[in-house]
Amino acid sequence: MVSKILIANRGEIALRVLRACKELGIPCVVVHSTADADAMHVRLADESVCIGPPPSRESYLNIHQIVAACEITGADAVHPGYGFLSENAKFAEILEAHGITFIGPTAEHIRIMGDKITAKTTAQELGIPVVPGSDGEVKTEEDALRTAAEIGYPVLIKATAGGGGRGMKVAKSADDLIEAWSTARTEAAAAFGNDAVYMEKYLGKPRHIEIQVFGDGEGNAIHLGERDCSLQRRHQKVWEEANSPALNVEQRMKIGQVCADAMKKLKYRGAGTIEFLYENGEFYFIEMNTRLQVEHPITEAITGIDLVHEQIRVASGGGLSVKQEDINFHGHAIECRINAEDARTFVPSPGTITHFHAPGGLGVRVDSGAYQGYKIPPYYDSLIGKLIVFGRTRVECMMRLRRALDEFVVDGIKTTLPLFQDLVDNQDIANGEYDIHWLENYLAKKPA
Ligand code: MV4
Repeated sequence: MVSKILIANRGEIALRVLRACKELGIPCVVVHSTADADAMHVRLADESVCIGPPPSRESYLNIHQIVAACEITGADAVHPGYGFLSENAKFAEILEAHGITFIGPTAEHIRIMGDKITAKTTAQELGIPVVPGSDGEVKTEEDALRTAAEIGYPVLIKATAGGGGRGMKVAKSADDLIEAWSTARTEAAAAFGNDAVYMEKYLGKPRHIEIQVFGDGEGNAIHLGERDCSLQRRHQKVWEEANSPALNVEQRMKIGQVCADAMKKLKYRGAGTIEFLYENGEFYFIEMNTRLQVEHPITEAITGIDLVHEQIRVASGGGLSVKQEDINFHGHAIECRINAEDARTFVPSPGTITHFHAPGGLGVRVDSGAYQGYKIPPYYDSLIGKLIVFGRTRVECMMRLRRALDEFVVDGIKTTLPLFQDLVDNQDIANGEYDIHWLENYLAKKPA
């Protein structure tokens, strides 16, 4: 059983994890940089330790400082949140070597999924459908040409150490294949120190649909349905919804069961997300994330299950609190990511929030550490909060979202709230008709 949890993160997710610890009656410690001394989660925590100066490398990514903070405070478990050290296998290993529980999967599973070729091979072996492509690494020009001829153009070259859209190159025909392949290798070597690349059939208009899974590490696993995260800009998700407007119950339960069965075979522990591209009724695995995700609250809204409680239970050896047959999917949820950015240019807008009013009422949840007078530091990502709205139907959810957006006030800085005011009134969005390129096309066409 874990007796004291150290939260190795900041912002809204640190607050989210803190709330779960408080509900479970588990004492918690937060660590923070000098730039975050006035953060909400630091104020609310039982204990806090300053671990370094503003740059992440010297604070939130500083493993030695975090381990030292555990030893000083007697914390016997670490929740990494998302980003930072959440998918760092070395960090998980170092904690375990110090007798500290990492609230997440094993270092081995983090490592498997962190290498995209190994992840895809593993997924395929576990019975998950994958995008047609090369059998592992594409090492030579001949390899590249032969594989592309087999799967058909256009093809996409991806870096095995990449992920999240970094280091991808499209080749429309054999004429641009060699250049795409060699550029991808050179860029991968420079960006990740690993020049291994692989090839996939390029899907033109897919949706991004991800399945939430959970395992107890002993061979029991469940799925919690999907999230549609197609609305994104430059690989940053903007709006997520559960369920996906594109799936029916049979499709949901079928792909969900495939994922849960795969996690049983893997003996996966903790929360995970299996990412798919979805096109013409077919799912194609692309990556797996071995952490809690930003958009997890929409899954909580439609299942009623607290994912952070579940992570802590599983890490404590208490197993999952629910069986698959007890999980019901009800209603619809949408999350809007509120960033401190200009809603048109997406240029970051740090500074002091002069006035802050979060919406409320039935079906409205705001996860944010922001408050009136809070000064957003310029050193970290610009997510300042998430608006999560639930309704019995998608239509009810959208009506409630429109009302919640009207109530939301954040003055003194620029935010992405105006973008959501536009999206909630858009006909394609109302119809649920969008793919991964929809938002970028919309922003390119939008009049000034
Ligand atoms: C693809 C693809 C089309 N075909 N793979 C981008 C992020 C990384 N997770 C995988 N990505 C893509 N992989 C094949 N075979 C298109 C994308 C892609 C994308 C995927 C999900 C969400 C947004 C995206 C935006 C551009 C490209």
